[in-house]
Amino acid sequence: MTTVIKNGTIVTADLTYKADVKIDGDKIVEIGPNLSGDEVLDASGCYVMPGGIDPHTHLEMPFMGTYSSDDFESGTRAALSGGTTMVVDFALPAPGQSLLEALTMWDNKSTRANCDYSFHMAVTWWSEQVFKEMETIVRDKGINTFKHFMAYKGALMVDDDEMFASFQRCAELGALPLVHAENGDVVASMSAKLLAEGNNGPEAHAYSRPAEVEGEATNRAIMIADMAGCPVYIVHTSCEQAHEAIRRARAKGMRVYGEPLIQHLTLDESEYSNPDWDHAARRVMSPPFRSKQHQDSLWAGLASGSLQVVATDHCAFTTAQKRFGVGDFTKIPNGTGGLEDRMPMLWTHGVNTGRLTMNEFVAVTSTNIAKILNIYPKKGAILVGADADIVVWDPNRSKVISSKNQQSAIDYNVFEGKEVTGLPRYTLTRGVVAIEESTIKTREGHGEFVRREPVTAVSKALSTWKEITSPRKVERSGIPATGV
Ligand code: DUC
Ligand code: ZN
Ligand code: ZN
Ligand code: ZN
Repeated sequence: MTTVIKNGTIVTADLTYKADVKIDGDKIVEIGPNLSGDEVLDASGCYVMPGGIDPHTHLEMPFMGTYSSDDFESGTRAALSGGTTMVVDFALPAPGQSLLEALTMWDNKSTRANCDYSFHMAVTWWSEQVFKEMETIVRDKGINTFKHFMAYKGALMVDDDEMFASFQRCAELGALPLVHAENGDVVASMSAKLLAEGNNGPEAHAYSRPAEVEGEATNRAIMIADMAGCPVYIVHTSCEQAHEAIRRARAKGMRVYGEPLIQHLTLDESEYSNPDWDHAARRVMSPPFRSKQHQDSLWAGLASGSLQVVATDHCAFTTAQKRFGVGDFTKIPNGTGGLEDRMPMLWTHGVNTGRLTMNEFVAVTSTNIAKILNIYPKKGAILVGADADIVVWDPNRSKVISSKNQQSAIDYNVFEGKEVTGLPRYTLTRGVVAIEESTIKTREGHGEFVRREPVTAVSKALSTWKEITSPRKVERSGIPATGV
């Protein structure tokens, strides 16, 4: 069966032009004028773009005493509804747990996915077993990224020696390390102090994780990556201090990537001074929302290319789950939703305001991450031979975001009441129409795992660091004379 998307304007990361797109099965087979096929999708007045890729989700994740509430079914249905056709979730071994065992758990959950997906593997502890399993994960399991938490002390956090060892292993295997960059020791000590002083509300979560803890950890992760000779990808870059560290490293020739979230780009710290406990707690995530100045820095980074990817860190908890933290902000499950809203919110606040061009929009929502993860042009492209993961984007369709008609399983939306202009007319996942305007036609289990092969890319351009493998011993003749 062939499908033709007719009368639209194709927008990719580098081109805008009028052409039809023909799909046979799950692939794009022809691009050109006046194509015909068994089924026609009308794209008049629309842009035909690569489906979005959200490289940062936590679906059905055990975390802070509970599970995130969107699973692979509701999460990927939400994704498709908003024009995203692939997600990359995190397989998270408990410290001490085998990486392969954790991966099996994630494999089992993901069978319900409505769109294609992949996994990042987290390194939450270090041992010879982890060292060995990393090779199996890369070579046999098709995973080329390892996530490291510099925060969540006593739980997921790894120390610098562990991170250095893991980064060196990544360099050997052609894998890319990912880092949650917040100084977990400082966060833990500030949290304890705030609680002792009676600051137990959700606003104290933000006080415990200022931009400095993120800037420090981002710098540290980059320097450790430089010594290990590997690239590094900083997840949820939320502040100028972190962005500045990334810019500086890139200017030196290092392969360092930064990923702002749609939430940090569009919601600010004033959300935490809302007197409604639930309102503030629903927005508790790490890192927390920042000031307008930080937001401006992130937008500038996307425009100039010093930040490359917009993600969500979709990790949705219901109001009832958030209330585990009444009386103690450190027990509020960290995380916010955004999968369904990332593309419409970024179009509305980026393209419609002139902060991003349409081509930049495609780059930061799809193509750049496809290249970073080594799945381009299977994903992230409108090209013959690419997967038919396509969004037919209607720039004039509007809606007001509301939890009442969202796909996510939770009972609120952090963007509640915000109007967006720019929404999918159709979303196709490997050739199958999953969304037609507001009609949901997703197929549970349609999604397939996307293998990602290793990439050998060093990151040392102007680095001055060189390991001294056999340090020279200085012969000392005696105790030096003291005094003058
Ligand atoms: N931050 C969150 O807010 N939730 C999930 C994990 C994370 O790092
Ligand atoms: Zn420590
Ligand atoms: Zn994180
Ligand atoms: Zn995350």
